[in-house]
Amino acid sequence: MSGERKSPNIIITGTPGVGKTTHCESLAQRLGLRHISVNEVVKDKECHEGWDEELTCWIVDEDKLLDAIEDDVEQGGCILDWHACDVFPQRWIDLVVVLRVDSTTLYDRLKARNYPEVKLQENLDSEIMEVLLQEAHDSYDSEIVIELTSNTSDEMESNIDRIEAWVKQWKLDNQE
Ligand code: DAT
Repeated sequence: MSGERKSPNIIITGTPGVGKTTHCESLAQRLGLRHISVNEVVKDKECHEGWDEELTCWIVDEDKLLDAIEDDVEQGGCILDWHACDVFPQRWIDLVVVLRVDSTTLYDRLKARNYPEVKLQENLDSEIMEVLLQEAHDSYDSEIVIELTSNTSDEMESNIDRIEAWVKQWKLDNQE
């Protein structure tokens, strides 16, 4: 259900540290898509009810968040970058990419970010238990959910090539 969009909307999701930002920036540059970093929107547009000290994250006001990005998303050509994907209405989304990474690699990346041990372990558990992959399958049609690995730069390059090819095909399929 792409409606009037001339360019698709894509979610790039996964556990923190899998490579969402890096993929989105590269895709935005290569394909001229708009990178919407949901964390930044939540912070900049105050789509939250304060900071959760225990979980060290914003308590997101989902209605405010959806209002804040609705105009952009309805135009199409957006890449939504977030560690959750179940809040976006199905009709907005054409492809959901779940990035995956080996636990040792994820450990090193989060360690390099100085994640506190508890948060690091929670994220490792979440990756091992495929929480985001499950969330994507629970929230969207399985046909539009793809899982890609992001351990190395070569893998990232091939992911970008694959998504680029998918976007080109989507545009051909959705021409008027
Ligand atoms: P996220 O936005 O999912 O939290 P990120 O894009 O900030 O992740 O990446 C975290 C770190 O890992 C960053 O230093 C870049 C590196 N990285 C990400 N994907 C990679 C890949 N496929 N190969 C090598 N390094 C990668």
